[in-house]
Amino acid sequence: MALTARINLLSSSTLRSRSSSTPSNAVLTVSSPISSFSVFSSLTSLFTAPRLPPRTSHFPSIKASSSSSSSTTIAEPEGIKINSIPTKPIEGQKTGTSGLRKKVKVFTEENYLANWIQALFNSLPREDYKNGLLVLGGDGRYFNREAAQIIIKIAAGNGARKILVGNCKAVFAAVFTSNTSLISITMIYDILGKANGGFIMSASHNPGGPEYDWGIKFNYSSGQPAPESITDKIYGNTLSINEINMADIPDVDLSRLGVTKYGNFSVEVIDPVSDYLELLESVFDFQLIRSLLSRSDFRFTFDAMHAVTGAYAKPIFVDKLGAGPDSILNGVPLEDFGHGHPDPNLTYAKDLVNIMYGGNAPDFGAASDGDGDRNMILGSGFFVTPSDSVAVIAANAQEAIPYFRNGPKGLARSMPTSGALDRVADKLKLPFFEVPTGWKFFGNLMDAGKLSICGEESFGTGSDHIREKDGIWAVLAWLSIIAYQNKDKKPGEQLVSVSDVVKEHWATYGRNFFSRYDYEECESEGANKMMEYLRDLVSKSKPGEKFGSYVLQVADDFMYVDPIDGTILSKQGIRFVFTDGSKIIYRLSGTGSAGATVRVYIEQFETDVSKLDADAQTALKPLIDLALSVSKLKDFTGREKPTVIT
Ligand code: VG1
Ligand code: CO
Repeated sequence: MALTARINLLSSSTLRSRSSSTPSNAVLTVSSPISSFSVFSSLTSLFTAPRLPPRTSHFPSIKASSSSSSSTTIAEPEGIKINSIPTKPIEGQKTGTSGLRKKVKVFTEENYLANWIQALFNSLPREDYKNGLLVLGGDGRYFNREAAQIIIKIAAGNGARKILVGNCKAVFAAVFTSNTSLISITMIYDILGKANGGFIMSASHNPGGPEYDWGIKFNYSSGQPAPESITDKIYGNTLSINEINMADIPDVDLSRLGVTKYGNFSVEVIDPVSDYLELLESVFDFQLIRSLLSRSDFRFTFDAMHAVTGAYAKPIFVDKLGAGPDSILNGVPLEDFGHGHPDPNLTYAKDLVNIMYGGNAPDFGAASDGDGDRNMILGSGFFVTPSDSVAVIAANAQEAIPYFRNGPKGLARSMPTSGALDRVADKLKLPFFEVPTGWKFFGNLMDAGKLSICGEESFGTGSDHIREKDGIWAVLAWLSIIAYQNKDKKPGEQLVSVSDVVKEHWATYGRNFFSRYDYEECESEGANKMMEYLRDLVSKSKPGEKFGSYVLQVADDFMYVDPIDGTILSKQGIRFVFTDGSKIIYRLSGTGSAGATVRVYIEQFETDVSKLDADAQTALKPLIDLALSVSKLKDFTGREKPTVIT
């Protein structure tokens, strides 16, 4: 049944109904087999890391284990006591492009997180979580440990039967770090086939620490980020919430693998790395990649940016695939990402960029973001734009990646992503889709079997092996392509490089020069006025009109009709498309935690072989100047320069 239809079945009375029973003592079982989850029982026995005590919460927000004086014990279903805690609606809990993101100090205000989690349960059909299995993970950022306890207690308070929590034994036991976007899918598709949904505690590429950002994403039953039909409903419920259902159970020790039981409710801490690795081995030819990474004439570097992939990098790239032990940079996940901004681009991934553009640079460099779903690919002195990256992967997937041995089913990109992928779809005669910004729009197409490979210009690349973009997948896809092209090269022979592969691609398909200018944390008022001004301009513009030396083909505010469920999404970005294929696009970001971030996307297509190697900023200069003058960006925002150029 379609999600929207299922949500309509929800009645608030069914959500509020409870039954009573008696509490039972908590039981901690480490390394014991769990009958219905046999795969995990083998994982639990792998745990050997030193165990640190869990950190106790010092935040003023709600703690389920302490019975609030104003709370009432209303029932004791499933063998645990549930308290109903009175609360009041909090303004501004609207989900953006990917989850709810705010400053830590906002999330730690009383009941802020608890309200949102309860509103989420109030928004789902009861049968979707009652006695259900949920997955919980995060990117290791500050406040995750405290937040996890709140989420677990509210999930139990609403009748969930079991929660799986990802723990990375490889790094540090006290902070559980995992990319739930990976976990949730592997749980759902590969192992259990029965998870009801997953929480990801991450503000992704936004910085972390007490002064910075925290965030939460909810992924639904097939692992895809929750669609707007659900997030809109959650927002509605945050405005009318008056009680939170919390299980009266102690904080769960998430630092060690195993099962903790409270009556019929249990929490199982699992090792997501082995599980994810198993999935990857079914997608890629690991032997082929190993043959490249173990060559003495090929050097590889991966920058985990002190984020979640630090936990995955060594087991996958070094232990499994034979990369050198020194090839992992910033591999220890830290709560504040080492004071960094865990965004893999030319501005924030400075350590890697300096190495890749320095003397004696490695042959291949890659980085990923806070929660591990973004990626940046570099060759020696060469940057692969994400728009080109997905096009190159799609063009080479069938021969280099076993998962695509029958060819991709279809390709898709977000609207502001360059048209490089469109040309591959044309040539390979594959179905092609253009969706709004945000990974949640790809899920329906994948579930319907229409889409295999997709990407966003924002360093997100992935496939239907899961329902999230996947940074490590993208790195392995690129390594597979390079390995395939060099498989017959003898030691000492010149290897086909990253830049060779991209230049060959441009020679075949033409090059879509692309750049994005970000103006972060502008005053909201000016940014909104600029968008209104542009909307007005769109309504007055006519095809054939001249914009400098460019002739307008069409100007609009992008609207999307989901081909699978018919959902209509309007106002998804203002576009000016010119007759030579050039484009200027304007959007406001939906992932910031303060003010407004303006994004300007600029694209120009080139087939003249003598111009293909030009620097993107030089090639795009006239169009960039036009984009700034058409929007009056400086007047509206007061900004002379962008914060980030990609
Ligand atoms: C940005 C990107 C978008 C991406 C989203 C989530 O959104 O532009 O392409 O899907 O972040 O990525 P916005 O609304 O700020 O432009 V992540 O890695 O934060 O989950
Ligand atoms: Co991310």
